[in-house]
Amino acid sequence: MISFIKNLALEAGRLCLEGQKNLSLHDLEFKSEKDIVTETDKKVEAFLVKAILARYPDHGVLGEEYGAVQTKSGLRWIIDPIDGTTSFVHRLPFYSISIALEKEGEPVLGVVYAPALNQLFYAEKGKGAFVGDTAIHVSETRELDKAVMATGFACLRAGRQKNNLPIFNEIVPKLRDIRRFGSAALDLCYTALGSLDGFWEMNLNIYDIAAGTVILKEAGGVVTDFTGGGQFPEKGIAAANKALHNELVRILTGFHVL
Ligand code: 2AM
Ligand code: CA
Ligand code: CA
Ligand code: CA
Repeated sequence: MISFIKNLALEAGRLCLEGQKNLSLHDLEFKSEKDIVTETDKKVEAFLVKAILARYPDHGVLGEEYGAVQTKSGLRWIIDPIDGTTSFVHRLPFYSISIALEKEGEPVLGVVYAPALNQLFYAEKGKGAFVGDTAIHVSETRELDKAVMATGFACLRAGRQKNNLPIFNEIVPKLRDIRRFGSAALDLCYTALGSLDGFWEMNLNIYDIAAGTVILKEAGGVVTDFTGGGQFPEKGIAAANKALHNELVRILTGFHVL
């Protein structure tokens, strides 16, 4: 199953690189004022859903662009065809295809592919996490002032009152440095790889984080909501190795986002 999904992600990556060739910054579709969607987002999702349902007809699907197909088996695929559409249209390499399998509500398999970087991350529950053929593990950094983390601002584009800027102001001065890649799926994978020491963001959706969550947990990381609990991490996600996750939650728990 995982090799089937890895191959689909690679094929979807080719569709992204092809789609980018004909993309104009002046001819974009918007779901809301700052929320871009391209023909390629839709084409990739349609391709993935068709291929997955042809092979697993009793499985369900949840995708960002076309919504839900109910499951008949308790198994559901959670798909973000392009996570980081803004990076994709601006020709920055940090966007990804994110595919997860959820079993009775819990993500158990994740594949994240960054076509512009040719990085393929994947994990299955209980079997470890990998980039290409190489096993990956979270960093061993324990102190915030030695940590490089990522965050994002989905909250601002969604026009929400509660936003990440006060949190950013609180955390960033404590860190070695901060990055903003624009793909939550990749932020989780780079934390799994140990390149980033942690990641937080708010106002995401389940399809942004499902695959990355499996990969990060299998790499030894911890993923929760801002209070350290697990119910709605997409509303406010705290992700890091165990030691830094404790530090992050200590700060984030004071910011009420649910
Ligand atoms: P997307 O590119 O698939 O839309 C980066 O901050 C993260 O926020 C990405 O996972 C991005 O996913 C998501 N995002 C972008 N615009 C958003 C919006 N208007 N509301 C919620 N999430 C958004
Ligand atoms: Ca989007
Ligand atoms: Ca997304
Ligand atoms: Ca998307």
